[in-house]
Amino acid sequence: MFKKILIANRGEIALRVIRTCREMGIKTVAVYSTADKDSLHVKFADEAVCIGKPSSADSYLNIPHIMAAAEITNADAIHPGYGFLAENSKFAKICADHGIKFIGPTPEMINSMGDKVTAKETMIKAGVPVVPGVEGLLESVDHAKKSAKEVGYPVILKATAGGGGKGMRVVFQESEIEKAFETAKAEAAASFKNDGIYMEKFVEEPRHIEIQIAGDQYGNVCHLSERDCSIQRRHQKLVEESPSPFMTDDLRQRMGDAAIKAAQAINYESVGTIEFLVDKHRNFYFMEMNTRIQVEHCVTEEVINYDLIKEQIKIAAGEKITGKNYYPVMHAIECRINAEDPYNDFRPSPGKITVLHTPGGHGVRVDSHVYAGYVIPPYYDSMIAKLIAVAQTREEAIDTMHRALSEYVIEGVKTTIPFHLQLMQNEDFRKGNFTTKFLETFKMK
Ligand code: MV4
Repeated sequence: MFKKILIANRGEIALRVIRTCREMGIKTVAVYSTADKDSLHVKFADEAVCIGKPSSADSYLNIPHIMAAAEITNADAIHPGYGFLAENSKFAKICADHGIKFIGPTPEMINSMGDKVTAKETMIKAGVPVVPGVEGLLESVDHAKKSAKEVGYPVILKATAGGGGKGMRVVFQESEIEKAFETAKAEAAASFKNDGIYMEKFVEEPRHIEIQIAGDQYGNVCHLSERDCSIQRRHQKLVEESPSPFMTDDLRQRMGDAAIKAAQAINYESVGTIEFLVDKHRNFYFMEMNTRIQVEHCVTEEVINYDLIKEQIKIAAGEKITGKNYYPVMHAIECRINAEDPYNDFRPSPGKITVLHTPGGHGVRVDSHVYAGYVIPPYYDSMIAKLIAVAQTREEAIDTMHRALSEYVIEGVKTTIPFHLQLMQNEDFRKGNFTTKFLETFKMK
């Protein structure tokens, strides 16, 4: 087992990893930017190294600074968390070249899923259902027009280097396709330095349901059931839950099998997630694979009673998994508490938390790095806590969540708590009647 892990991240996930390391008897190294010198991850780690100025490029994305911190502290592994360098294959390669274990998949596995056209081809070969479309990249506007005729409108154009909605355009008729192709290409070039665009049939009003998987270094793969992440706004998830209210035993079996096939196709090592679009007929299609631990991993932890970070570390250290799948025995819902104003188009609201009262009691988990007097810096993402409610049924989990949200007091900054309170009382949400379009029509009272 590792003796010392450096956590190349900040905020709640840095704290999350430190907590599991402490339980496992592993020493921890925090890295921090000058903006985070008073952060809890710095205080809770055994050692801490300042890696640069506030901007991410100068600190949490600065590979030489992070490698120097790992070398001077003698860390034998690096946990990248999510975001920042978590899916950076160059970073994973540099770790390997320095004899430091990157707690995650190999650079080759990251690359094979990072390029969406390659990932899709791999999934087709593996027998995983993908959205109907044309294979490969679109060569020209004419190629796009010809392809759309074959696929049938509406179609969606996506960036092969994309994910998270950048460089994506929905096209309903041929008159729109030239502009959509050109703007998607320009956006992809600007965002990813890769202007490759591909085409799929546009699936209308889908659900976003993802399967958590784990694979070890010996080819054993299992799934740990699903999370429903359909409650999103501009590709930012706000609420996740497990099990999905749309799930059936049969669909879980089929999606679980497909997710395992997907992971096995690249010999996947570590924990990871296969994202699917699910249409109203319960057809499901591979969308992308996330080769990292995700923000919403906690809902899975709660419904199967399993520490995913511990498993991720054990797999990285070369331990075997049993290969048996895990099924939800509880219902868990997570609300992302962001420093954003839900009454003002979710505008970021950084600043000092003057008053803080955190909810607790039966069925409540709070993963957060903030405290009274903490100043939320403007440089990073706006998530300040994850509130997770667990109960035996979905209805009870929603009621527990509503109760916990009502207890939460955060003063000094605006938060998404009022949004979540209203959502928990929404009739369609309570019925499980929602798709990825739900928040387009949701209005704050
Ligand atoms: C789609 C789609 C409909 N049809 N692909 C959004 C982010 C990127 N990962 C893929 N996305 C979508 N791909 C086809 N063929 C609809 C979306 C989509 C979406 C997906 C999941 C969650 C929220 C979403 C919001 C808008 C669009």
